[in-house]
Amino acid sequence: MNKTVLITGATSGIGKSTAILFAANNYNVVLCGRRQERLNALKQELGKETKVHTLNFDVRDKAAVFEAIESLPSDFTDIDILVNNAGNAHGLDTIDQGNTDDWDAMLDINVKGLLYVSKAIIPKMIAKKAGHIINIGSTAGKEVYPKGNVYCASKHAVDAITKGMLMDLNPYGIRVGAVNPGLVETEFSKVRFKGDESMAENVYKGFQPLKPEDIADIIYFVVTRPYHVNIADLIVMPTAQASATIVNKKV
Ligand code: NDP
Ligand code: 8X3
Repeated sequence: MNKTVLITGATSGIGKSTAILFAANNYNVVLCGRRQERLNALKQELGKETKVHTLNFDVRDKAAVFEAIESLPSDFTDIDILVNNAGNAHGLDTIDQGNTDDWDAMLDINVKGLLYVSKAIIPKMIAKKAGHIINIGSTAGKEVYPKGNVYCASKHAVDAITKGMLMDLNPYGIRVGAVNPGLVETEFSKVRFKGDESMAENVYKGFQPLKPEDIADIIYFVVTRPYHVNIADLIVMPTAQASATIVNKKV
């Protein structure tokens, strides 16, 4: 029987590439996001290859998260793999200049949203004593960079939550791990800079950033190891990147 993977933030970037790769490999996919037209387009495209179900909810909305997961049709309730990917940075400001709405967004989406989705799915995994949770952290969860303050805090929280999940779900044979990317060219910087295309493009100028497909490949590799192998933590950066602040740019 085909396995089922639920991916949050499947409408763009890393989540979308992950959805495409898992669908191409005959996993049933549950695709989550807020942009319905993108969910529809993906369902149309990936539905040619596998079974697809879409869920439209904002991970910040606790009731909506639980309602959405409970609404899954029987073909999709048995979730084998959860990819907690939905998230973004909002703003890049020193702590004194930071916008409190941006802080709320990052902590509510990247941290609390990940917790709500996990809480809705973990009981099913505990019941069957199997499952795999992959949290998309970041190099920003391993080090702090100037003006990264609250985004880095949110990803450090993801790092801690991953470690906690690994311990607490250990008795149930559930695999837990994090994939922590460095600079990946997606819509991430457009969101961070609130639609300012030139600011966003500048982030990825002068070096070869990771592509979302690179991270999808790694997530697929992590999932397809034999079940007794759990990749608990993994950092992946472009070759041009050595740390959050050291990038070998040619311009
Ligand atoms: P994108 O902006 O391309 O994708 C973000 C995804 O998250 C979208 O599908 C978006 O869907 C979804 N999302 C955002 N907010 C919400 C919300 N409130 N409720 C539900 N879904 C939401 O960025 P990336 O693909 O780059 O980001 C994916 C993950 O990777 C994030 O957790 C990010 O922090 C992490 N990451 C990214 C890096 C990068 O350099 N790009 C590096 C390290 C980590 P929709 O708007 O339709 O809801
Ligand atoms: C995304 C990587 O360096 O822009 O998490 O924070 S960075």
